[in-house]
Amino acid sequence: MRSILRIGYLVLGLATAIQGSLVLHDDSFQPDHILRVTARDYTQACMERYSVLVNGSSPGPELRFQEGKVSWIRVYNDMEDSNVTMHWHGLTAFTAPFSDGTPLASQWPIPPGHFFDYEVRPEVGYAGTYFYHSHVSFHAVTAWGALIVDSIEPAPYEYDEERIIALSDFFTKTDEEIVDGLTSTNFTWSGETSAVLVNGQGRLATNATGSCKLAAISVEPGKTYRLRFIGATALSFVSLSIESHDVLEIIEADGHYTKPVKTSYLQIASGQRYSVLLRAKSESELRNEKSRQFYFQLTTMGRPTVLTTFAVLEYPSSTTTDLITVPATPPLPVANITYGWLDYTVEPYYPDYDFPTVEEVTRRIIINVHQNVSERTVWLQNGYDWVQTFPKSPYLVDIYEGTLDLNASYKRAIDSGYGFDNQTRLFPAKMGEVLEIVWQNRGTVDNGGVENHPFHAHGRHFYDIGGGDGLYNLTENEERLKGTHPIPRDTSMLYAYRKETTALAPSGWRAWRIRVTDAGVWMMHCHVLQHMVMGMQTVFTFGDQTDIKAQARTPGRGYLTYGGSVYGNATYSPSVRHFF
Ligand SMILES: *[C@@H]1O[C@H](CO)[C@@H](O)[C@H](O)[C@H]1NC(C)=O
Ligand SMILES: *[C@@H]1O[C@H](CO)[C@@H](O)[C@H](O)[C@H]1NC(C)=O
Ligand SMILES: *[C@@H]1O[C@H](CO)[C@@H](O)[C@H](O)[C@H]1NC(C)=O
Ligand SMILES: *[C@@H]1O[C@H](CO)[C@@H](O)[C@H](O)[C@H]1NC(C)=O
Ligand SMILES: *[C@@H]1O[C@H](CO)[C@@H](O)[C@H](O)[C@H]1NC(C)=O
Ligand SMILES: *[C@@H]1O[C@H](CO)[C@@H](O)[C@H](O)[C@H]1NC(C)=O
Ligand SMILES: *[C@@H]1O[C@H](CO)[C@@H](O)[C@H](O)[C@H]1NC(C)=O
Ligand SMILES: *[C@@H]1O[C@H](CO)[C@@H](O)[C@H](O)[C@H]1NC(C)=O
Ligand SMILES: *[C@@H]1O[C@H](CO)[C@@H](O)[C@H](O)[C@H]1NC(C)=O
Ligand SMILES: *[C@@H]1O[C@H](CO)[C@@H](O)[C@H](O)[C@H]1NC(C)=O
Ligand SMILES: [Cu+2]
Repeated sequence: MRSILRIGYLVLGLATAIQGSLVLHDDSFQPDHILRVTARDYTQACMERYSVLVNGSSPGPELRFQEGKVSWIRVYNDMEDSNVTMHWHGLTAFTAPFSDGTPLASQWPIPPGHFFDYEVRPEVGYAGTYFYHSHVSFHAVTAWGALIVDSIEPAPYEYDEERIIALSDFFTKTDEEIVDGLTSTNFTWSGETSAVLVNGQGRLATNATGSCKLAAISVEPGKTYRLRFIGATALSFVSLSIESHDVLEIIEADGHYTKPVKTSYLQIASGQRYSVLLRAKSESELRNEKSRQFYFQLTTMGRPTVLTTFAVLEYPSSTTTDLITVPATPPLPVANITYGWLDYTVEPYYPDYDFPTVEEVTRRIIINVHQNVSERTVWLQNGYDWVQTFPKSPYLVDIYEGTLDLNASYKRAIDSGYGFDNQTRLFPAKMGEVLEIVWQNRGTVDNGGVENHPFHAHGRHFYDIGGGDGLYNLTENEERLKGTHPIPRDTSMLYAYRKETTALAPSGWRAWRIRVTDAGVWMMHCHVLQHMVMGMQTVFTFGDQTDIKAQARTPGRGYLTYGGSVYGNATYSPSVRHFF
């Protein structure tokens, strides 16, 4: 008995030692994926712009991870004058400490000329559609790529092939001009999007000069396709439909299979993903059509101007597909916003279900969001903004250094009545709590304006319990939730319901429930890049110092300083902790 115990201790001790030691990432270390970030003039939709690129293009290369398996991704910052990070959008609960890619929240950014090795292990059950993007400045407008987590089990839906359809925005101003304008005391708007692109491609008008083309999505007659839609837009909330193909069947939202929902259109906000099944027309059906190419029609919603752009669904044809002609008049009706689209109706595919009931909720956090103009024009959460320059060092670093007292922060947050600590600008939560988080839209202080905000959560996905106009009313929403099965997701829309109300008047809410199970520093923010730059971001801590540090008692000093020894460069191989 005693010897077995001793062997047990020995094995345990050895395991701790191995886990705790640093591994030299020299030439013998092979990352699973390599991404190189640069900045240069780059042309899209026949327009040129100085842009941040991943592996020389926008979008960057598509990545594939496998559920249950560790992926190491080496990200090089080949820029001379900007930091970078890479964020694994939707997968953050499965990232190693310091690997979530949030600058000044979970890590120091990667300095110019350096690289960082990210470690991600998607949990089994999270196969689905994701994307990656830089979380610094306005980079994510171009510095992003599709990220698919492959399943080890067959998908619950059958399809022949899949296609990725990722949406992004084109702005004529550079990242620097946009950020300078938005943060200036002389506030200057970025301007509206100049083009909504599909897989980085687009064309605004037939007369555009240059070789730019509409994106072509090729399909073969009779086959069933899984179309994976990715909302990688900076700003645009897009309605999308396909000419002569009005039955789309939604099967996935934000990495989770859903029960099938038939629809003729999708609404995709920045940060959201959907998979739909599309049954391609048969040869005989095609014979009744005037053409073997059909337009995807994309319309922006909720902005002062409506932009309609196109891509092409292309069947094999003896003539070449025309990717230059843009329809003079849109073939489909120009879409309007559907408030509450999919809310209370879409259900999770798998019944293994951990939805927290209202009785289980231990704390309700109401986050009032509004815009105010003082010295600068800012978006505020309960009166406070959060920008990358607010903390002096990343929260996670401070937790390991012992300089951030989360117990004290938690006490201040509870005392405030809002769950918010205005000294650290944190929403701290303790393990085991069950939070209900309500985003409450309110009119701007100067003119009562309201906007749509797609709110995104890092960490484990929340259960979306819906949204509505006016002020959140718990009793009424509980009534609406009866008999429904809310889905887990990571980005959902706080609608505005109108363009204008009166200053600070409630105008729409969105509510989430989440069990505090995953210790860490998790940002929750609007995914519109302009709004983020203007302060529309919050940081939650889940767990106290002990819970968070339990994942990596002594991670190595190299994580704790900007450009520390876990950040490699051309002449230096870093020593890196293997957390998983
Ligand atoms: C990115 O580019 C680097 C070299 O420039 C290459 O080694 C790597 O394989 C590329 N990554 C992907 C995912 O294609
Ligand atoms: C890069 O990040 C460091 C640490 O946060 C910061 O001090 C520095 O100003 C940043 N550099 C640029 C160019 O933004
Ligand atoms: C404010 O910015 C606008 C646009 O960049 C510029 O035209 C204007 O001159 C600026 N005004 C001041 C007072 O700096
Ligand atoms: C294309 O035509 C439209 C409408 O005639 C015009 O407004 C636009 O300036 C033209 N664009 C180019 C690039 O020539
Ligand atoms: C959108 O709203 C406008 C104005 O109310 C209306 O004319 C149009 O038909 C609507 N479009 C659709 C697709 O419902
Ligand atoms: C708006 O900003 C002004 C000027 O800084 C300030 O006095 C006021 O309290 C702010 N109001 C709100 C509701 O944020
Ligand atoms: C925080 O409070 C918990 C009890 O709520 C305690 O166990 C823990 O030691 C405290 N941590 C620190 C760093 O004070
Ligand atoms: C935090 O809020 C309290 C109570 O409203 C206020 O007295 C204090 O000045 C605020 N502190 C900061 C740093 O904003
Ligand atoms: C919430 O709705 C219920 C039922 O409609 C109503 O009785 C109650 O007054 C509302 N609560 C608030 C705070 O408005
Ligand atoms: C590379 O990293 C090493 C170790 O951090 C550092 O001493 C050296 O100055 C770095 N080289 C460059 C060019 O930054
Ligand atoms: Cu927003």
